[in-house]
Amino acid sequence: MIFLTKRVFGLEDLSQDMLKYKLAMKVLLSELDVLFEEYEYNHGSNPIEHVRSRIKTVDSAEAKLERKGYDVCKDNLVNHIHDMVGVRIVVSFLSDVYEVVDTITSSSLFRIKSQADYIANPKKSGYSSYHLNVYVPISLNNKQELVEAEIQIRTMAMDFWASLEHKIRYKVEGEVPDEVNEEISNVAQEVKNLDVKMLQLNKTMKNYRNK
Ligand code: 0O2
Repeated sequence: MIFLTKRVFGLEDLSQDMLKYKLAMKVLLSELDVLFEEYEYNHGSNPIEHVRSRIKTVDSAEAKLERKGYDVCKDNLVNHIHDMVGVRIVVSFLSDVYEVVDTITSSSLFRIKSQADYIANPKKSGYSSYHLNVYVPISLNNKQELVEAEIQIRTMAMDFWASLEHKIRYKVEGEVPDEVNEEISNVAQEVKNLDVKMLQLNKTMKNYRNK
């Protein structure tokens, strides 16, 4: 059951928009469930460690618009916040990231809006993940609509870095000391090395078992 409180954004009522985000989340999670059941059936294993999901809060959307330099209004929320519906898929190995991307992009339900490979091209901060923005079809009052959602796909090591960096620095206002920035970049590199090493170990072990 969905409980809706009246969410006001600027002077506008967001209740119906929030309902659309909730419906899109349900459709998205259910399709992911189906896709990876099928994957497991075909491959004998599932690359996903865990999935987290959230609808961005109105307060967080407001702060993001302000960070990006936009006025806080419904039009800007719809046009400039692309992750009101957000899902994070955490996998074991680097190669699993691309297995998950291929599986999701092969779905006939979603329309792919954009993809960003921050693993091949990490952000200046050191942030690594694969971002897929998709349109999710929903039906509300017999009207069909597409709602955008952001799916972040990353390894456990990338998730460790991003979750802690988020707490330490990501949304901190004001100056961050140089040594903190430098050390966080160094840790990002260590995380990358760990991912490569664990992938190699997994491959070695698979070859060994297949001998
Ligand atoms: P939160 O609190 O995690 O939701 P867009 O969303 O595309 O309009 P942006 O920020 O240019 O705007 O998109 P991008 O680069 O795809 O980043 C979106 C999300 O990626 C962020 O959402 C974070 O979740 C994550 N992210 C991006 N860069 C970093 C980073 O340097 N460190 C960490 N820890 N996470 C990052 P939000 O809404 O900014 O934050």
